[in-house]
Amino acid sequence: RLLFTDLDGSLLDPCRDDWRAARPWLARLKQLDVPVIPVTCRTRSEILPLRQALGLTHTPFIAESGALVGLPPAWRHARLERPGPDGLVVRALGVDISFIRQRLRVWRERLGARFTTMSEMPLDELMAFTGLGESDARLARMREGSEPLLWHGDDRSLAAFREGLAGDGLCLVRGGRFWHVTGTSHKGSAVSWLIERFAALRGQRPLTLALGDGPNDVPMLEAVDHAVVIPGSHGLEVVPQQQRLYRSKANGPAGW
Ligand code: 2M8
Ligand code: MG
Ligand code: MG
Repeated sequence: RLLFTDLDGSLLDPCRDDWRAARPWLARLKQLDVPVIPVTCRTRSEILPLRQALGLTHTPFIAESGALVGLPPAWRHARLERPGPDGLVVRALGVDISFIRQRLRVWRERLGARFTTMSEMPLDELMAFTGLGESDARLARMREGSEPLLWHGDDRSLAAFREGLAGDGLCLVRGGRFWHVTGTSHKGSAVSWLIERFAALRGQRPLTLALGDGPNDVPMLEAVDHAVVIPGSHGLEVVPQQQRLYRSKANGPAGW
């Protein structure tokens, strides 16, 4: 059995790294030996300290909306994958950040697209906008395979921008406060990749469940056997094509 979960607004409170209400379930899942796998738009640098704090150092993680997957030793392909000094293998499933940034420059110039990327925001502005402290804001900016941005244009120019990106093989997905530009790897395809990896290693398909609160969680909620939608504070609709769907009543970690 595998459990996949979004972080912000799902396992974590939408405004801070607080998961107190989910602690009893985390303990129970640990006892049952069910891996809890974070699936988030956060960066690898943001997740590493957080998974320590959550006690999830033996489970994989999916970062930057599906662009990266982190594999602890038991999930590694022993012959093909070399771990880093921390014992982790981190694989890129998407495209490199330099390609995304290069194409963003092209669309800004060609379409006059009006946006500010997270990496262009001065650190103090990013801190004020997100409520992150200085060191966390720095970790959030260490992107490897996705670029969050704030859109300043109208819906029509957004559609043209999306079309331009699609021609490059890039996607625009809605996060909480930011739009995220990614490769075609998303939370759903990365989850499917991990399910395949598990099946290959164990010779058996796992029973899977995922929890999420946002539109960018939909592909993940559709890639598993059972899905839980947690009501979001963003007011956006989350409607996965999923027969085994449960909608929790409470927000964030209490709904988790
Ligand atoms: C971004 O993600 C959030 C959650 O979906 C958002 O779009 O509002 C990411 O860049 C993440 O890395 C960062 O920690 C967060 C900060 O609010 O923003
Ligand atoms: Mg969320
Ligand atoms: Mg998220």
